Amino acid sequence: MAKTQYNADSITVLEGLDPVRARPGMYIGGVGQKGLNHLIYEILDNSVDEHLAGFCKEIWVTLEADGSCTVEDDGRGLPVDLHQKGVSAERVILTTLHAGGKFDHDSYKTSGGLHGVGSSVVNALSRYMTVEVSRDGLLYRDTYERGIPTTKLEKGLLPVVGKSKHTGTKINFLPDDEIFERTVFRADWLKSRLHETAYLNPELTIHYRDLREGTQEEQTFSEPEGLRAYVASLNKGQETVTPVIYFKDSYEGSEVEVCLQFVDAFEENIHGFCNNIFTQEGGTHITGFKTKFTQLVNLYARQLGLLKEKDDNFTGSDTRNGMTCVVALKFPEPIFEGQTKTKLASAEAATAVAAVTGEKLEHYFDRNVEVIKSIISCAEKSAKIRKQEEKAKTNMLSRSKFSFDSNGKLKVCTSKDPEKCEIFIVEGDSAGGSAGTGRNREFQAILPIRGKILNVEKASIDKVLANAEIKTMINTFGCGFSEGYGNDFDITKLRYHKIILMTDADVDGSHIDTLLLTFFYRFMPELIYNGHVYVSMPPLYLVTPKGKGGTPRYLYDDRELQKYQKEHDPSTFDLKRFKGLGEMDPPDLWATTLDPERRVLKQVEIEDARLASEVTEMLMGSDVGPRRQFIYEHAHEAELDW
Ligand code: 28F
Repeated sequence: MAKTQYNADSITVLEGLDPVRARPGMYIGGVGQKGLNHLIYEILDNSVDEHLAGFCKEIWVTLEADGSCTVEDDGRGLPVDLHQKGVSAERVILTTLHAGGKFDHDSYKTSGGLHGVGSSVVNALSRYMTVEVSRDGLLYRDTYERGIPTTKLEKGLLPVVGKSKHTGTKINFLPDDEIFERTVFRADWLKSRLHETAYLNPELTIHYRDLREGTQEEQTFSEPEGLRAYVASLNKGQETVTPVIYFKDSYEGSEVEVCLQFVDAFEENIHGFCNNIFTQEGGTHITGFKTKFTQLVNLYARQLGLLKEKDDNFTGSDTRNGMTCVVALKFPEPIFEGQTKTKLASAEAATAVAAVTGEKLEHYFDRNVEVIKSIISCAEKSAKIRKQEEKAKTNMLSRSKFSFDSNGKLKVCTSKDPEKCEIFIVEGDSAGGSAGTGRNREFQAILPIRGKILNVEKASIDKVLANAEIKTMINTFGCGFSEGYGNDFDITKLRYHKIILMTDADVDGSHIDTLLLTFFYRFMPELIYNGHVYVSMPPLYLVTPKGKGGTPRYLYDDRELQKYQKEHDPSTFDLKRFKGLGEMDPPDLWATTLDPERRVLKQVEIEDARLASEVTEMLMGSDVGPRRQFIYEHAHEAELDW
């Protein structure tokens, strides 16, 4: 585990912070909502590192009323002694890129990829930051503005501002609105992350508070049952087929922890983590687990006579049919790659996970034969369906030229250049009609879909492929799709580089958005990873000043309407509320929602899709409140697409 002795020169001083403000996306992935929340995660990771080192038991995360965020831990407290540069170590760590024990080889710092760039990056991107360190019975304070120190050091040391009976570090920061388009933290993403961190660290307690106007709440995340509780929560409401299976062991300097449970459903749900970082795009730890698990199921199936000599092996996907699994790896100096730097690339991770999985599961299955038999029966069911699907898919793909043409609702565009082309998935034929008329036929295609598409989250693949709307989309996009048994998705064949969901701003519209996002996330995740999916934000209102000369104005949500009503006497204008896109005549639709120069689009981040199924539940309800909040949170962060 981590070195317990800190010495000032274990900080590697690389460079100043100017590059961070020049190109923030390089350091935190982006300056949209996801990048904003990432600021909290960077600070939080440092407290979690202190927990992993064995010195921090509790963390407090507060969204303050003034829009800033405070993170506090009860660890040892950032070092404050003089660094070789003649200033306090805290000052060096907060003002130097990549300062910090990047190279202490025997700790599992939550570093790698976008992670572990450290609090200095957050400091550079914050309007202000206050750092308080409690250690040696004293309370020290340092302050910064946009990463520049505003506290005078005495002989290089931090001023002592009080006494303290405890130890720890407390950081309060306000994101800089010169960097971030929107500086309102997403509470749902944050809580999801805090809960995930609690599941991964059973001895850690995280206190969450939101003190902002209108969203006050407190919540404590503590999961002493760790991954067992995590898997149970992922399987909530589903019929379980096996008990929860859990094992953990160390292997050549790594620590492998796995928890899995089978449910009666046609899907696999595998979450991978490395040093508490959610590896969204998977990686070597996951492939190591999958390879070994597939080998084991086939081995036992043959040993138990459930697979005959002449039978083919079960595929990997067969053996994981109905599996919910969390693989949590602690690995020194992991290498991350991929679009969002969340794909583990270290080859040794596959070896470590495979070795521990093989040893522990053989031991378990030898003593729980009925469990391995249930897993094999899940694999048998999947193999049967798979063979049917392969037939269905071949038919679908061969037949599709006709079925697709038969419902030829697609209004194609003339250009064939995918970079330029965009396709609007429009709710309902009337909206499809006015969009078809209002659009620019050269590069804008329209695909009207009628009513709700299938909720693919739970449906089996053959039902999904039989659904007309789904089939039309697969054929229209041109890039195939990826599903358990066959990944013939090829993003280079995508015909439209913008796929824009254009639905009504009501509960139904949002429900369709989440169903579409769930479909993309499950069958074409790279569309989302690569930023091809957008949600259009049509206006809700049109205000037309009475009398001569006034120019009509479109308003995109209630906040803008309230603002307008504050600034204009109601008798001076007519107010029109758009009930749905179908109500807008084509020129209006062009002016507000189709014209790339004027429209407002929100680029879908993977977090949106990842939470899509939870949001589906929330939006299914009749209460429009959550829907309005969903739109509100999305509308303002909508990224204008120039
Ligand atoms: C609210 C955010 O950042 N907590 C932290 C520590 C404790 C130590 C430490 C941090 C640089 C190179 C080691 C103290 N005493 N919360 C936080 N708590 N950093 S960040 O050391 C950083 C040094 O490696 C610490 C003895 N060893 C380490």
